[in-house]
Amino acid sequence: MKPAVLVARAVFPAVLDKLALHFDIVSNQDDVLWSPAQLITKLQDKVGVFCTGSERIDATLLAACPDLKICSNMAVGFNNFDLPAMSAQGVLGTNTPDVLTETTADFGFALLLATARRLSESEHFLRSGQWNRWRYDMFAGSEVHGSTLGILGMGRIGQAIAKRAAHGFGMCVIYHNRSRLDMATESVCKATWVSKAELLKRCDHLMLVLPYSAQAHHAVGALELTQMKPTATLVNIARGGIVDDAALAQALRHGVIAAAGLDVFEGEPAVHPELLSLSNVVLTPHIASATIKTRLAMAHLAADNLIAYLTEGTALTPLNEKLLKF
Ligand code: 8YV
Repeated sequence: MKPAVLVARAVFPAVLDKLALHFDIVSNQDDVLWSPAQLITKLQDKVGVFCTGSERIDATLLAACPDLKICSNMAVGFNNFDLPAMSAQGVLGTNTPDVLTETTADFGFALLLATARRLSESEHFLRSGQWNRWRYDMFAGSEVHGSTLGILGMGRIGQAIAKRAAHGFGMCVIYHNRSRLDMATESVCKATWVSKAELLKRCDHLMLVLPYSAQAHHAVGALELTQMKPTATLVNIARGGIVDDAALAQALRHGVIAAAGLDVFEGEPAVHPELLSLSNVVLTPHIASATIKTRLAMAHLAADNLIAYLTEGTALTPLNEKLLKF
């Protein structure tokens, strides 16, 4: 008998076929949004799950699913995992690093350009038939090339953004991270470490690329926003909850900062209603890694982690291998 695996969300058919060669699959190709209780019911007799950042793997679920051996996330972020609880129960968590770095960095840059150059707002103006003449200050935004980019969080994606900014757009790149990069990496990225206070004060554009953790909750809130330039833009491609969305909406409404580009939201897919009503914000539905090539690579890596672990006991990109207590 093949091991039983749950594929919790819709996925590329080719990836499902690959999983079916090794496992008895229960899949969710209709992409029904299961409640936590329904997810538990589906998972109870399974040894593995293919999941995304939307499925919460917590202590309650783990206690109800004693056969579970691996949770394979089709995402690099894994704040949906209670990793200590998983380790304590001997459940491996895996994620999909590297394969999405460049694509996500591209999107960060796209959102920065769209926000600074008022792309959404001006397109809406044109589509709604309001364009009847040229004007000297029509949708005049802020400069991207040659300006100062602040990056909060300087892992793989932050570094990929820094390279685009410094080498492609001649930007001055400053960053803040708990641990400073080694000198060689700083030099390749042409990036300078500064304190968080200095980052907020100096940057023309602030890009958030840090992973979500309890410490990172509301890393940018009302206080931080007042420390930024009134002409500054903020881009969040990291995780909802890193920005205090209610405080951001207030700041955007009152000109504390100029504009924001947001791909992630607190409590998504819900979006703070105040943000929806503002014109100086570009909003996208968590699509930073969304190219077919990258999503395929992510799905294959997530599948390969399941196959490798359940057939050979090793995984390609494990998160808590060393912490597992059997
Ligand atoms: C995923 C992401 O598409 O990888 C991540 O951490 O945020 C996105 O690339 C999303 O989380 C769905 O799993």
